[in-house]
Amino acid sequence: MTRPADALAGPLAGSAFLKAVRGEPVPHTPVWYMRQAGRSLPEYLRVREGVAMLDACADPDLVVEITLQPVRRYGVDAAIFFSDIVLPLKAVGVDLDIKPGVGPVVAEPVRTVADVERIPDLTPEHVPFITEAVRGLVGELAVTNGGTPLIGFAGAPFTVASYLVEGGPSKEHARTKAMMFGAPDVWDALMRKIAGISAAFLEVQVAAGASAVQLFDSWAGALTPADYEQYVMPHSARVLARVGQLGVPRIHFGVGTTNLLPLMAEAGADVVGVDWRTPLGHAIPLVGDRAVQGNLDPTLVFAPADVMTARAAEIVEAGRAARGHVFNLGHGVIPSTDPDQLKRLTEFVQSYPVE
Ligand code: 1CP
Repeated sequence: MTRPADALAGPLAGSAFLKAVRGEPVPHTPVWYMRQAGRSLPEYLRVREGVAMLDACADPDLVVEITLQPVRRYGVDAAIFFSDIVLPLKAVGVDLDIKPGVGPVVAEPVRTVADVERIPDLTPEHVPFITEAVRGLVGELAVTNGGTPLIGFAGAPFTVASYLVEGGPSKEHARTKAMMFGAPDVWDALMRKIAGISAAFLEVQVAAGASAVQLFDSWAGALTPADYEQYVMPHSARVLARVGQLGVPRIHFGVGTTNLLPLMAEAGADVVGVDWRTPLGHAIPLVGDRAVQGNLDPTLVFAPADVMTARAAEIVEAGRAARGHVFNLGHGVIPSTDPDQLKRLTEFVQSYPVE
């Protein structure tokens, strides 16, 4: 089994991705894409035919295949584990489903401390299929494109809480924030519960060989800095601190977080993910001596190739001011994206001069 510390010192140590996150000189700017696996790929649609999302996530052979698909097609510098932020909740017994075209739907939304207490903590025994999938992947990735690191991930407490409290996807997160402002005891219990589950889910992936982790706080941008700092940051910080003890680099990402970047960095990130609304040159001084990840507007892949690559060049140039830079989109790949455009983008970024 590959241990995390070995992953940093071992055969993947020379990978552009791991060098960039550690702030070391890179052979080229590394690139991967959030949601690089998924509906934009015809080979994904083929293997997912007739298989429900959560069933796919629980099938190690399918997880290995789907995770590898974009690595083979694009030659990206990192793989992102194919799973979902609500998978660990499902694994401990929360009644939820991922509905096609909708997203996660929770049968009995959380309202009270008793509701929180009914959710078990996650142990590795809840997710043997995750351990199996990560081990299988790490073996395959070691010999893919000269060695490709695997990024494990989990949802951050606020973003996961939003699904548990709203019962499904939400724009305003109104019930979630009402609990946060109006029922601090329930909120605190819920955030502690999710922080424990997310940390344990990351620990399982790292123990099985993941080289880095990303904590997705996709909806944190709904909060003011003061509310983020008081109600959310301590819980995300606990997740990141637990993973920090394992010695793997931690990426912390959210959407619409221009005002939160210093706090998201301080929460315990080695790399701060930046969405496309914040120019990278603006973000870099806000995150301290840390690497950044991002941040091409995901709609730019629908523009002519020369327009897309000109914007990508600006981002690579801006990234030079950071301790390290991992190129990515500013949020996930849009399902109607043309994979050929992402291939062009990948080749462009990887061949762009680093100095
Ligand atoms: O059947 C399908 O194909 C369903 C679509 C889908 C996929 C491909 C969902 C439902 N989840 C996933 C995989 C997934 N989810 C990955 C791995 C693939 C990769 O990145 O290549 C990851 C990292 C996630 C994480 C995730 N799930 C986040 C955080 C990232 C982000 O995009 O901000 C969130 C918010 C979710 C919830 C979720 N799951 C699925 C959907 C459609 C949603 C979003 C719903 C909403 O808008 O609230």
